[in-house]
Amino acid sequence: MKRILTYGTFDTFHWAHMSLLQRAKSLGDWLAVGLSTDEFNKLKGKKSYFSYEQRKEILSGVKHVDFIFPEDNWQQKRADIIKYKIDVFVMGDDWAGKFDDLSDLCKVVYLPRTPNISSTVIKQIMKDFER
Ligand code: C2G
Repeated sequence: MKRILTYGTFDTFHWAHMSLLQRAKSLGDWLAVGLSTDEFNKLKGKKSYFSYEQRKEILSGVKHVDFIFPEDNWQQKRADIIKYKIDVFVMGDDWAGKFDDLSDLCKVVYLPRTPNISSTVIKQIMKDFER
């Protein structure tokens, strides 16, 4: 069984997130997602619209996702790859090159990011709509 791993905040879940998860899963048989906690998002300089529990509930409904666990620091990836016996680590190519240091443990793949959509824009639209 080929095991895939990715990480993210997945706030205001949208088409591009679905596309990333679908493409990541197509590289193997089992996809784990390290979901950024609200506290880690602060470290990332992000404030998610939906809480960790809400974002986890949404991801749990995505058929491509087999397992979800908390991402609460930058340093946990190596341990996660070993713990979950990961074969392929996947991120969108906005992260291209950033995780090449993991390539001694598993294959590292950067997938093309979907243009013209982001949680930031969606949150702005939601804010304008609520006015
Ligand atoms: N993504 C994408 N296209 C977009 C938006 C996002 O392909 N238009 C991808 C990102 O490249 C990432 C995933 O969807 O692989 C999740 O995106 P975010 O929730 O924004 O994740 P990020 O904040 O980049 O967190 O330790 C890694 C970090 O936790 C990644």
